[in-house]
Amino acid sequence: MTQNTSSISRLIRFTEDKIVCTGGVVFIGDGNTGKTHTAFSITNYQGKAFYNLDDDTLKKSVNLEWDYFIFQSNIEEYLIRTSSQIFIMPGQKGRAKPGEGLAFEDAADLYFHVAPIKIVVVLILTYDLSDIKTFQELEYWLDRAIERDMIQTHTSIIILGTHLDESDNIMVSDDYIDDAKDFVKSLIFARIGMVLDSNKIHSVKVSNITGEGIADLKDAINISFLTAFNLFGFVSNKKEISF
Ligand SMILES: Nc1nc2c(ncn2[C@@H]2O[C@H](COP(=O)(O)OP(=O)(O)OP(=O)(O)O)[C@@H](O)[C@H]2O)c(=O)[nH]1
Ligand SMILES: [Mg+2]
Repeated sequence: MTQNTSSISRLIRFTEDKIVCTGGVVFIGDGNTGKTHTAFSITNYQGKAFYNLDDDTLKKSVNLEWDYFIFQSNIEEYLIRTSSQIFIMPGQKGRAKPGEGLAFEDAADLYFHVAPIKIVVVLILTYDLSDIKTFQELEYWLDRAIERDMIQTHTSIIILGTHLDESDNIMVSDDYIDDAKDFVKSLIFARIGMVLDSNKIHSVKVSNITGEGIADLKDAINISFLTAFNLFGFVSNKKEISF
């Protein structure tokens, strides 16, 4: 079921001195591509140290996890506050065995039941720049997102490459990324007949080790909020926006 325009109006409040808007931000993509660590990076989450799978002394619950964070951001000069409800879907395809956590389809079954906000403002298709297979698999993940109604009238898409620090091993070129943007648009049109405007698709590259690109990702999320809530008119009346 696609969300309609009226439901998004519940997610924005105009107070005397500021605008507050909230919405869902969903990370999707292969396991081990850095979805959880990117959420740590943008939220400055301090609770869990950066974990490294090469370190035998530290094991994580191999893909079968479903993370939730809240990221609040102020677009200071316009007195807009965005509150992202971040969901990180497990990167394991299909379903998990009973008692073994959640794979993607299990978490997707739960998503619309437990998410406090049903509107997906941003869908973040995540891949690892140093692993071409994770990039090719974005078609699979986009299909799953479409199947699960995660692409709605107000949704923007960010194609997110992680591991930017691995400069000697980067396998995904900017040309591929440009082609991917066109591909995403045509797949969405072919599947659900929706035309995704060019201002609703972004590509960002980050390193969760050096922090490079994290500010760009935050900007892309903010732009997606401004687009979803149609706040550009408001913003440009005040001052030229510099994103
Ligand atoms: N070099 C490098 N390593 C990263 C980066 N981001 C994440 N990692 C590492 O990649 C591995 C996977 O990161 P996660 O954030 O757990 O990946 P995920 O996509 O959430 O994985 P699942 O929960 O299994 O779907 C971890 O060992 C991280 O330390 C990055 O930008 N650069
Ligand atoms: Mg994860």
